[in-house]
Amino acid sequence: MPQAPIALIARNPNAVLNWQTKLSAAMPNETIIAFAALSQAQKAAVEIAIVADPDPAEVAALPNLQWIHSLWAGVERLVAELGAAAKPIVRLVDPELARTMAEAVLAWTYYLQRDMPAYRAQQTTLEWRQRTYRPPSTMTIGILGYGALGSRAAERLNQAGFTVCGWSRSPKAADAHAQLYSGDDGLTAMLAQSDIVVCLLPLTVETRGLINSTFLAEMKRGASLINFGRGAVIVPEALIAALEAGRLSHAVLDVFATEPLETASPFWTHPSVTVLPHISAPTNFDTASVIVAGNIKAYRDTGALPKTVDVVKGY
Ligand code: NDP
Ligand code: OXD
Repeated sequence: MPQAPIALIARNPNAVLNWQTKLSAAMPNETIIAFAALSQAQKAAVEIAIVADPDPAEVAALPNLQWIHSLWAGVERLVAELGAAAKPIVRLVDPELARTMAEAVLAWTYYLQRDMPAYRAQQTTLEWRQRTYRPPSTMTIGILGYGALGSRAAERLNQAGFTVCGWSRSPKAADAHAQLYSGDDGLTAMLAQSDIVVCLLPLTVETRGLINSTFLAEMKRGASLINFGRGAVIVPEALIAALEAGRLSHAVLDVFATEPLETASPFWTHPSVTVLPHISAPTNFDTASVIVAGNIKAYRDTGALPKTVDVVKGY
């Protein structure tokens, strides 16, 4: 009997076209069909859906679905929209994504370490002033979230000479690159020593609003924040207040609760905020397609799925 087709579901039509080409090349033995092109009989047969920000109604229209492969690393929207009864979700874990994110973390850490926002501001007022150079060895970078992305970023930062700390949900032993913390006390200890805090947390019930006024008050005076995780981890008013009060020097924000960032957001014009349009780690369609193909082949061969998302924890 021929194998059931795999459904490809994405809200963005360009994403559907690009992914269909790359995924089909990586899986020549599979038939990958965009949701809109599936017949009723094909919808009834589909066992696997590959999704990128899908319309949940389209996922729900596949009665024989066994599991979902997300092309995104962050799955908070999928988990929220599909609910506790969702079929198993496998998210994208791609070493190339981790490499790209680690590169971004290092790049924006250098941006802050070398005082680039301050020099940019000086240029606008024609001010010739040399600031004190801070060698990486004198700076501690605290990473919130020590998973696939956070641990790779720690390695890259540590190789560049920075002292690195990481914070995760479950306790972990220190590795070669970072001192590791967990729990509320661990967070307090990490914030007290970090010159730059980098957020690589998933958005969950626990992490939503984590970076609030209490959190910001625990950061070192004059420290900076980089958020490459998800926007809703930050309480915007609390961050603006900490920047205005001079408690925090600068924030580099790549992700926002609403994207694109609303034109009315004070982040756009704040002199101590750098706004990026969710570009810290663009997905590589080629490497991601190979990862997805490998996971689907393993499932076809053995029936086994890679680690799936824990919908209760939310990541
Ligand atoms: P992982 O699931 O591999 O890692 C998540 C880390 O966060 C783990 O260390 C986990 O702890 C920790 N964590 C989760 N909840 C808590 C909590 N309540 N308290 C403390 N630590 C917590 O995810 P990835 O590293 O692959 O990705 C992280 C996030 O990055 C994604 O969810 C996504 O939102 C974002 N992302 C952003 C991109 C961008 O372009 N800006 C691109 C790709 C991803 P533990 O180890 O104990 O489980
Ligand atoms: C992702 C992202 O989660 O691009 O993959 O943010």
